[in-house]
Amino acid sequence: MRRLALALLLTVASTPLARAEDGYDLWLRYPRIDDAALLRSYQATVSSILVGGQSATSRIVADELTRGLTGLLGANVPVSRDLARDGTLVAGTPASSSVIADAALGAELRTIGDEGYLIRSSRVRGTRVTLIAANSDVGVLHGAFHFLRLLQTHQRIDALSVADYPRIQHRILDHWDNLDGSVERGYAGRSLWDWFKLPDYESPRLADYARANASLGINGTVLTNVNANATSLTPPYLVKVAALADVFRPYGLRVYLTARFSAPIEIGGLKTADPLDAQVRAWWHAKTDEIYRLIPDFGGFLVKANSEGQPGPQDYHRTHADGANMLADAVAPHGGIVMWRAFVYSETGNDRHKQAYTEFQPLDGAFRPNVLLQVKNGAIDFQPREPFHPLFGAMPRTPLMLELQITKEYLGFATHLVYLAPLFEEVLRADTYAKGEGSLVSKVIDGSLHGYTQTGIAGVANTGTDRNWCGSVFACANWHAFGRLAWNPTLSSADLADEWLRMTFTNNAAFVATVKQMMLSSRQAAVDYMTPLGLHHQMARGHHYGPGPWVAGGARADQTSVYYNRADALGLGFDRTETGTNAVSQYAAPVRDRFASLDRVGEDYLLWFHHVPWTYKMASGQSLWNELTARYCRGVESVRGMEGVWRGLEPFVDAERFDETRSFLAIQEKEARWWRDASILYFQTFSKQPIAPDACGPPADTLEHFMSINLRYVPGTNP
Ligand code: GCV
Repeated sequence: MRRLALALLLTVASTPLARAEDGYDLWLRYPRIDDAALLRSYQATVSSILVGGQSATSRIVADELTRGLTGLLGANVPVSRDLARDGTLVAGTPASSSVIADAALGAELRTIGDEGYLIRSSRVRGTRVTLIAANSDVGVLHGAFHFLRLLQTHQRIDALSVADYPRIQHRILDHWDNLDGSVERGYAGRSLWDWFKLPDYESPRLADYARANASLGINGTVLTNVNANATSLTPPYLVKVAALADVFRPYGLRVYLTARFSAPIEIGGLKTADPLDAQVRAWWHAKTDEIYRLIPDFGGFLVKANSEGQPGPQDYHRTHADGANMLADAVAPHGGIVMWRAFVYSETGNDRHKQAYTEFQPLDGAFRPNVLLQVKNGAIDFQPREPFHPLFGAMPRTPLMLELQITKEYLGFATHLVYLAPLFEEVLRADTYAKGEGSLVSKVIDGSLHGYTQTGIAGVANTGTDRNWCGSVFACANWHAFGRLAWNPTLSSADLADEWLRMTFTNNAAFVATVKQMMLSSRQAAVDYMTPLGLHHQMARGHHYGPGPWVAGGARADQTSVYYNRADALGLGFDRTETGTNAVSQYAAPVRDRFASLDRVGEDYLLWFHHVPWTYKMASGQSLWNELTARYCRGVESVRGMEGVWRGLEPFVDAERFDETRSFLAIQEKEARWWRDASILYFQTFSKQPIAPDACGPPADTLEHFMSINLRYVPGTNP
């Protein structure tokens, strides 16, 4: 036994410190400031911490500030009980802290709502202080993270005057997590919720998850998959949900559940789930009351109905509004909301692009005030590039919330380095022209365009039990970007990349500038090697890993690649103009006219809206065929560029994270070539034209070979 203990001791002692840099700490690393002058100025500004209040959240604030400042300043920063000396960092609300009350910030506090904060360099009672003030403890916590971020990114803190607040009310992560621990479209291990051990064991990781979200301002988490399992609403599971809610609450994170529409039948013993049936309505009311007894701040329900085989109100010839309103009535007395998804498409033969608009737009104004319609960024499905969803701007009387996908189902999973902030930014800044120029999607979802009383944004989470949380270090940049944009959708992808790099790796200017550039160009690289020029949904069937432009047949035409690429002897692309499905008609006039015009649509969406002859002359002067093959190769070349850049950065990065990224970039390069070779060989069978020599060389194998690849056991697919 003693020998075992000794062996253990030796193992621990000899474990290299690099363990600490395995990605677990995300952007919340607090290494000692390595710039001596800056360190001195920080030390002069902050020398003690005074946090008001006794709540669990206040304790978290004190712990975070202590941990952060002690790490960053390289010395213990003590917590004091009163305002004893210059250089005190005071955090609290006017109610929890007499110092904050004395600072008389009332007027400004009224402008920042419940979750916002003020950070001020000031003098109170003759003492030089930095104040983090808010109207609630959670607001103080958000402010504490902001303050630490300033130091983490090497900004000045001696003359601060910050006022910040969330522009969107419900900022939510959607987990597509199943009760068996698997995660649909998850590439980072298993679900973080260990349903089997809950409620008796709560992994410390749960608090770390909530802490990371709080640092971004995310305030809600939908625990269960939209492809829902009614079992999550049964008493044994509700107790587990309550345990999670208890852990998350002090971090300002509310829990939500998905509601399986047929639950009254499956777990309630009723014969129907008709939303207008009195017994069904009573069942949902009782179920909701039961949930709120356990979780008084339960957020509400997210529902996928009559979509991809999920049950819904249309099974009873009722509308989506009938279904949503029934649930809304049940949660309304408790202050809950219903997020009803607009991701619907059925086998009508109608262009899938048009179906959500066709079904939902006529229902504008028919929903209860506590219903938000959750609309994916584009009309198809989280593609590498999609035009914004035509519902944005088209439902002025129904709060629309935006659904983004953080997990990279269609963008190479966790191993491809694809920074999604430019994609998020592209949709947020898209102009719907619904009320003239400047009617941006961001203004639809922050409520300012139509005066929505509820506002929301959701991101399909990419977290799992992998030590680095997201399946790769760089994939976590997408969690960070989502959260920060949810807080303030006007932030720029460049600034967010800059911030994330400084916090995650180093403030070294050369490193930050180089990697930022790499991140910002990575999404276009993926578009180029997967689906250039507006192609979409060309991934392998089912699991969506790797190329499959030839995918045809099966149960649903609108889940195949040939449905979308429409390759034929004449050309390539989906005619969605008047001569085709006329999906363009769902957009406001200036957008519609631009998308409908072959000359004005632009190359990003060319093949999304037009069937274009192979010989069509592109802006470059090349034919469509030559441009297409050049784009695929450009994508491969971009990844090779990223590999080269990263190789030169070894001195700046710890071994573990450096090696992971280097290996993953090699995987990405291999798969980019796979995408390029397979795609151009397939499209060549229609264009019948030679592949012009380029830096990628001739395809490495035959089309038959690529078409014969049939992978099983791909992560993220349902068991
Ligand atoms: C949760 C796509 C995905 C499905 C997902 C669905 C949805 O079809 O492939 O895995 O299901 O979107 O968003 O509901």
